[in-house]
Amino acid sequence: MGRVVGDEHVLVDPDQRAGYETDWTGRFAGHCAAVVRPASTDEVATVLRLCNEHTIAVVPQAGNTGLVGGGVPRQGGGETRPTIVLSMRRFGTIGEVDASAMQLTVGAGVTIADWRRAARGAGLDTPIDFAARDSATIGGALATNAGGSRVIRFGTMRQQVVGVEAVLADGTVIGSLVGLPKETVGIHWPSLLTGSEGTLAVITAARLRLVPYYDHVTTALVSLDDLEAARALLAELRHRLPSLDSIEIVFPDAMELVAAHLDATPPVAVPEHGVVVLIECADHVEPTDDLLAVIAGASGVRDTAIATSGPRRHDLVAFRDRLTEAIAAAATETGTPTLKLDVAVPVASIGHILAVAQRAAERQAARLIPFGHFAEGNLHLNVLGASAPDEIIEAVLSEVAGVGGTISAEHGIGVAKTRWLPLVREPGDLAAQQAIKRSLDPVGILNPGVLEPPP
Ligand code: 2HG
Ligand code: ZN
Repeated sequence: MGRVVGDEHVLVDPDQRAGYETDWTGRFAGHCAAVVRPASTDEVATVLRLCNEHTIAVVPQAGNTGLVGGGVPRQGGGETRPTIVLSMRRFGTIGEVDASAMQLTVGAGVTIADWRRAARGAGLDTPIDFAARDSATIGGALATNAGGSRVIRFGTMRQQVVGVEAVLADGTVIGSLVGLPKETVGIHWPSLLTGSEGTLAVITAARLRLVPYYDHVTTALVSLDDLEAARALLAELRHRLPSLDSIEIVFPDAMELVAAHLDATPPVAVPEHGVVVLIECADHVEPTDDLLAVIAGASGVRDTAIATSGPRRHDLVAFRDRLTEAIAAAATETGTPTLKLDVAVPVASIGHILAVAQRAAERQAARLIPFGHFAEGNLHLNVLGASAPDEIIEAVLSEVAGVGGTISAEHGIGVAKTRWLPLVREPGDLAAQQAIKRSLDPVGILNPGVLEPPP
């Protein structure tokens, strides 16, 4: 490997490998023989070819911000082959913004924040944003079909990717970075590879859609009596405000935790059984009056805090953006890794799922910290101090499937949720997926165990 990528980019020393072998929550960890850090597509192709010939398992990784164990080596699971972590962090190239096409080509190791900086440098913006923006990378965001807060307006990563370059297990380079918006020539690699969690190919670069930059952004934190009132407000906002950019939901226990972490008083009073939504509207003209009019006409609104610029807006957003960090700090105190569940259900079923999760957590005297992306019914159910995580997962996911929801909305299946795949996929779906996997990666070197249905 050293001859391919340079000896300094093959990390075998345990101290150097350590940061690549454990996920940042501390819930998933395993051992690898080496971390290999290629810098070009040719190098990835040669490394994969060698791994394929010598039956070495490959775990692609870049930002290592994953939450389902898909980006770190596996522990146990019958894997006896040596494993390497293929770190894509050196794929940091950012191309020229094509202003007329509103597209930009970026390397797989470019962070979401740097993608956004490049877009904004050209007077445009990125359609995707989420709290881990400073570490999470394009490769990982594509692998998991990440979404975040702007999905209500622009969709998930899958809707942004107009071209990919990727390397198959045998070293074949596939794809195109031209970015033709209209093309019908068989299989569309971006569609196939987005969400495949590094099991079909290693993405090296992507051509991504950009969106207009709106210089008027209004942020409102609104507390409401209950979920029904929040749902009615969501409908009004969608119908009346084309500038609606995001609507996030924070439940009282999450609000309390983040406020304590920020050492701040919540800017709105939070009713005990109520909810808080964080609404952002963004436009070329000031959207504040329109937003305020919708809020004023809504029923069940308890309290509103609004900001249009600078630090005040930043302070409001912090109550949503810094939740994951607040949970991580609380987990460090308890000494138990957080159980993180990412599900999506029809918005009308949110209350039911929440109650199920609450009961499952209470049975273990654990603490549920729920929040999420409201419009997509995407709930992040974080459980602190769970003594039997699988029981909570089982209780919540089976109910989620029962209401027609999905067991992963944006974090992926990884190794964490493979057991529950049959809840949301028929045997025929899973067999077809495995057939595609086998045809592209017959030796099975790419991210083994991830997305793999139970036997
Ligand atoms: C977010 O929405 C991320 O902030 C992380 O998806 C969610 O920490 C989590 O559970
Ligand atoms: Zn999220």
